[in-house]
Amino acid sequence: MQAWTKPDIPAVPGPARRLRLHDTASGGLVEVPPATGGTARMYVCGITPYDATHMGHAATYVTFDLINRLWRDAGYDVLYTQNITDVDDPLLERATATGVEWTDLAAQEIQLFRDDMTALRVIPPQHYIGVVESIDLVAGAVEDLKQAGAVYAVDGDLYFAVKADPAFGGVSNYDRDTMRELFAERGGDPDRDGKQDPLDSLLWRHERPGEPAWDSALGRGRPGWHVECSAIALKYLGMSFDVQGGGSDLIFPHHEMSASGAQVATGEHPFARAYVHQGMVGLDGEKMSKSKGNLVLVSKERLGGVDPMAIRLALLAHHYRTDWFWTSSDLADAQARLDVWRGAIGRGAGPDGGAAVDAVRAALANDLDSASALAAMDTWSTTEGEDPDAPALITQAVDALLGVKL
Ligand code: 5CA
Ligand code: ZN
Repeated sequence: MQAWTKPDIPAVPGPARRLRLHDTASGGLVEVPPATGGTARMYVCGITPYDATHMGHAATYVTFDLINRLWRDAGYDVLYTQNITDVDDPLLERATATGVEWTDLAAQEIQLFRDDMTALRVIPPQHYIGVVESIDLVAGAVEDLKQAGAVYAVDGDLYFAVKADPAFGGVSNYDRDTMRELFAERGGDPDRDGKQDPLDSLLWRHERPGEPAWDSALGRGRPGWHVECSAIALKYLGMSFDVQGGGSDLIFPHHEMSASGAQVATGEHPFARAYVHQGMVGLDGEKMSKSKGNLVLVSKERLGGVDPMAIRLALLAHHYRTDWFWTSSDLADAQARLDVWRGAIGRGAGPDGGAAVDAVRAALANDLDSASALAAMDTWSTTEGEDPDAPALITQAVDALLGVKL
């Protein structure tokens, strides 16, 4: 699939910092990539295109965009892959409920997402890959799992046997009761008769009347959810890439299962060096979700005249690992902050620009402490200074590192 328009990314003078990120699997901070130079590889789980981008999605993609920007600042080439779950139950259900073709619904929402990402100055992935264009690839991954003896059938549907992966459980570290509960909540079927283990996950769903299906060596059907991300990540990044990302709602089952699938298919470990998760953004006391419908939409705000840079700043004001609730003051505060920063770069001089840029870099390198990075910019913007080069340097750095065009 075509991704979206890449923003300009100015180079910023001065030394970059080494990035450390919280890894869900080990529970600690890890330095990724482990060595300087070369290519840094990242996979971020993309949208299921049945509704418009809300502030929770935007928070997730802006968080991983910071990682992309910090790696580039440190001189890495970044290889970034993102999928689109453009065939799955929620999309088909929404299409049926609203009387539109599922393919039209997906195409429309993917285009809206592209427009939102462009407006938010999110750097596009080099590989933006839909499931519908990857049916053979995903079927091939299921074949590899078969070869590894990790597949069985239940009434014609194919399942992944989680016992085939000795490392299963190592991404989430949840106990089995928690896994079972989350599996039922998030698209799994722990109680289906005929399964060997309640946690075994669907790899291939045989054709049902009225549902889309494709021919494959596995028979006519469509891919299950988790294996799509194993297959796409393996093809476009390879094993042991640096960061597997998404919201914390994906820790289990999705990231656990997609890691296990790839590990069993290749016989290698780990799928990713770090599993990085964005906290949930909510509204009115609940997780913002397309299925609940309690949404603040990026496109609606944009089209209502809100500056996308204010949206970006509103998201960056919260640490990515914290769950938080969106309120209208988030946007008002961000707009006020943007005005102060824009006013400050319009001055002929300011305080030491190099020191301010270093403070921003240091904050972001410390597990993406964006709130402290913004605070450093607030201080710079509200202090008098004599450095005539500072306004230009700050403008470049805020653009390159925070993705905010002043
Ligand atoms: N297509 C799958 C991933 S393969 C999916 O989860 N799609 S999604 O459209 O539901 O979500 C897209 C991304 O936004 C995922 O990374 C998800 O974890 C994240 N996300 C969803 N809701 C929120 C929320 N309320 N707050 C933060 N991130 C969220
Ligand atoms: Zn995914």
